Amino acid sequence: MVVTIVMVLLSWEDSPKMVSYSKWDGVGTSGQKNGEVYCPKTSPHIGTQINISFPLELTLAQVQEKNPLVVRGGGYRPLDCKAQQRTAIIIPHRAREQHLRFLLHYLHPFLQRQQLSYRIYVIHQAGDYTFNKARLMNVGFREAMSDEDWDCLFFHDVDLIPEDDRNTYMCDSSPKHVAIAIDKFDYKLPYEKYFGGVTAFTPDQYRKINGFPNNYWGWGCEDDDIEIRVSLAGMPTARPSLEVGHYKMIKHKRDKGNPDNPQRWAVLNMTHQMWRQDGMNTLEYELLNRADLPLYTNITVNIGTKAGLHSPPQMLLSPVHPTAEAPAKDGK
Ligand code: UD2
Ligand code: MN
Repeated sequence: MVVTIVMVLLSWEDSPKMVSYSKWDGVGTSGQKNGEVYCPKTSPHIGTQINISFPLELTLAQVQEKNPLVVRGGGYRPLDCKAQQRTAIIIPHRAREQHLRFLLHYLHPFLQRQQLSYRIYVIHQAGDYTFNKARLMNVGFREAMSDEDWDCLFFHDVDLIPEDDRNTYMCDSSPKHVAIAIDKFDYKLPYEKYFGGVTAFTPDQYRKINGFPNNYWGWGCEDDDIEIRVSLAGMPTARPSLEVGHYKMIKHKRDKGNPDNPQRWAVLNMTHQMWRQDGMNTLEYELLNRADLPLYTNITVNIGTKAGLHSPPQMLLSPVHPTAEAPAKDGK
């Protein structure tokens, strides 16, 4: 009991690590538990649809000003009750600073209205080798779980803005595909097994599918691979209602460093054989920097190349795709 009281009294500033509660034992009731009052299952602060706009002049300082209760590292905990769930948001990232500003601008107040304990992690791929979204998300899982025994992890495209407060960023009893109604697809599923954009897993569910695949270099199919893993691991997929799972995708062209992955279909065809030997159990990366920034935890990582983690330096700097300009002589 004393431990619980000490943990509750600790402020974020006193504890370099996020203060963690005892292991989550399923969705809390809104009643009391060892002297702590859970927040209600439906927060009294949520509304319904959110009006989304993208003011180009928005700055991170303005977002910070609007979110005074967010602590360094992009963490937050409800002041007057114990959150139903503690959620880590994992955002794979490179050269999308403006999208990130817009996402943080909407996500922080959205999560606070839901009375969640949460922390936002940006997993930044260093260098300009071909982008590998799923491997970055595996890094995000390992790094976030080293901070706190999260109840739930949301894996979140940087350019998707949730449009409805009722889209609760909590995990379900099975892996959840959350971005089911995106404006770009006229607010309906592009295909039945679509699993892109935003997904949510408890740590156990994530480990059950051995995490995400590490070998999709470039755009495409890694989300389909994840959907196959979920079904091969014998789990159903949860989804919010079409009405609630609305997202606006910030319009964008394809990123230079993320061309179509020519091997995507071949790798996808091997998922049922490879998923147990390609994932968290084979993840390799070099942590270059972790920074607790005011609105998020920034994790910069070298995830290597197709040739491995420590391929010759020029491989890391010179992208494999012919379309990008050749880096300047000094590699900048
Ligand atoms: C779709 C999926 C996405 C992924 C992708 C294929 C939806 C809503 N999203 O997104 O989940 O499956 O197809 O790989 O269907 N990113 C960067 N920098 C880059 C490239 C990518 O930060 O240079 C990150 C960023 O978080 C972005 C995400 O990767 O949102 C997916 O890349 P995208 O937005 O270019 O792909 P998109 O919209 O076709
Ligand atoms: Mn996108």
